[in-house]
Amino acid sequence: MKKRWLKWLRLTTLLAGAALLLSACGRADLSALNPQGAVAKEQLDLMKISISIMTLVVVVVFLIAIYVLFRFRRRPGNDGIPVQVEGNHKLEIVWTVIPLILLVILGVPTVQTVFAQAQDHSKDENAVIVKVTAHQYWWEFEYPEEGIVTAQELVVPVDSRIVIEAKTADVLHSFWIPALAGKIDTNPAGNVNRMFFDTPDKTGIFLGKCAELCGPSHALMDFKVKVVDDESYANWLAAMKAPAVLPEDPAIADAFQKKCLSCHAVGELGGPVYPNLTGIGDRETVAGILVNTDNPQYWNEGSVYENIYRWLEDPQKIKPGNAMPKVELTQEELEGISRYLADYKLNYESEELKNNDATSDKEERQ
Ligand code: HEC
Ligand SMILES: [Cu+2]
Repeated sequence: MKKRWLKWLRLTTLLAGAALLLSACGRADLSALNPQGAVAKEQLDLMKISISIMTLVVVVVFLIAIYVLFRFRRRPGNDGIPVQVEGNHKLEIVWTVIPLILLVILGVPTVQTVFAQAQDHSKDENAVIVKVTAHQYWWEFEYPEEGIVTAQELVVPVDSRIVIEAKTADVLHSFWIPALAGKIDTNPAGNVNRMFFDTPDKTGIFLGKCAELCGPSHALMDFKVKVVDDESYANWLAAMKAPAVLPEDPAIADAFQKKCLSCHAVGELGGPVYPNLTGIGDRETVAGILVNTDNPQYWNEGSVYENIYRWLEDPQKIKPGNAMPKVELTQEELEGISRYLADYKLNYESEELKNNDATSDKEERQ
């Protein structure tokens, strides 16, 4: 008696644990099961159709199997061989036609959606074209129509069509924003792969991921898609095009130009090969994964300053195998450059966006 009680308790605990674990799967900023844009919604609909059909088939087959097991099992006075119906025309037709119907129900919307989502929308009026280049282990976003290059944070306007042209600078990666759309491989063969997605009509921040194992820091290759209102987007474009700002202290400015701008760019200065640092003080993260708590939405990492400082102290410790070496800096340079970059803000957010951020933060914390 006691044992059975224990068994139930164990089962309930297990199920409760699983429910708790799965409850984290619905995050609006990261879940394909909680789509926030038209493309992701269509993709979820396809998943629903195929899962429903599969479930139907499994349930029906198992019910028949269980019925047969009991109905025709060997019992006293019954030798266990039921009536044989091999070659029964009616049955053969039934179990050929049912799968055909199921395949049509599954196939027609799948082919329709897949082809519709593969359309080239780069000529659409108002489409925002973004050239994405994947690098071990960061993302480069170029806006060819605007002449802007940025990194790690894809800033896009609300209620718009975004056309992605994706390629890689090194190995195979895959561009994926679970809540908005996905995903598309970036191929070392050199071809450009296209996809598009529609941003929701409200502002928000969505988490993007590399979805193809690409090296030791693959799991740290995150980016953000920041959907902002039209006013903020216009401000951002203008601020990105403004002349670069260098550190005020000449010694720090000199160190920054010599030791950092050989790789990085700010504004019109420096090289375009490694992450563009213009406005890094505004971003949600440093290096895609160190979350900036200056933005009140998050509370488990450090301020922008702390995160840049940590990154510069030893980039390899944070993202093993990434292409930024540990740069020799004096303590003054380390602090001065961290302070300068943390304060490098573009201040593009409209009042409305700031207020929205503040309310969604509250909801998230509750
Ligand atoms: C040899 C080239 C190189 C040099 C020199 C270099 N970096 Fe980097 N840096 C990189 C690369 C590559 C990354 C991307 C690493 C990743 O995320 O995989 C990066 C990333 C960063 C990031 C995070 C960027 C982001 O978008 O969040 C910061 C901040 C940064 N570097 C600052 C500096 C500073 C400051 C210096 C000078 C002291 C410097 N770097 C020198 C190559 C370099
Ligand atoms: Cu990758």
